[in-house]
Amino acid sequence: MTVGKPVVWGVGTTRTIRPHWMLREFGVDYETRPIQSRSGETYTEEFLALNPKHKIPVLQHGPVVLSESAAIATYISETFDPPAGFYVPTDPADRAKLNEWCYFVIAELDAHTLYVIRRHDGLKELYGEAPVAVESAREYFLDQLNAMAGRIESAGKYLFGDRLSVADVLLMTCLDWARLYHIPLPDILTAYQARVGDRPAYRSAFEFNYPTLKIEDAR
Ligand SMILES: N[C@@H](CCC(=O)N[C@@H](CS)C(=O)NCC(=O)O)C(=O)O
Repeated sequence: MTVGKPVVWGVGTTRTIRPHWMLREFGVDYETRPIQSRSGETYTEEFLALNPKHKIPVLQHGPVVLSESAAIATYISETFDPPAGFYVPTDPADRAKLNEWCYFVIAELDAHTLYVIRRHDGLKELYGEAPVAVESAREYFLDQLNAMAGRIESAGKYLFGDRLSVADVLLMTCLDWARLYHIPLPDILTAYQARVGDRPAYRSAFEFNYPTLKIEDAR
């Protein structure tokens, strides 16, 4: 069966940059449908047929239709030939360690903290104002980052040494998100963010995903 180019739906957010960055790291030619959140574009009949949760990003690749940015990033890493500098473990124990980082970033940094700040501060007119929850989320975000800072420092250039992984893509996008909210990062994470931020695929994805932002805005 001929599977055409992958198609990525969505731009403009910390979740949507993940597939754009991954496909650029892997050198995969792909198409885009640059729809945006809260624009009405996630509620069209065509898009709801792909993702009834009306959320971006979505990846289409032949018969595969995926939502959830972490699942999409993992799918890309396991479907296309990894470039030399990308870590894709096959041993179950190694995969489990990678997953441990991915789930940590998605649960503790993205969903439990940054998204709480987004909903109840940035989007308070939609989801309600909750200053106590926002402050507590900021503190918990930094608590969890500080707890992992030593591990990040000892890992080397990236979370798994010299090679980038899906976990780095997820972590980096959360660090950018935090900086866009003016949350100061521990020095170790600032240095990590600068290292990862030098990658050409990241820079190209950032420019595509956030046409009105500069990388310095997330520093
Ligand atoms: N857990 C999902 C979250 C997706 C999500 O919340 N997307 C937001 C933009 S970052 C969205 O599409 N919002 C549009 C809407 O709520 O209609 C992921 O990581 O992909």
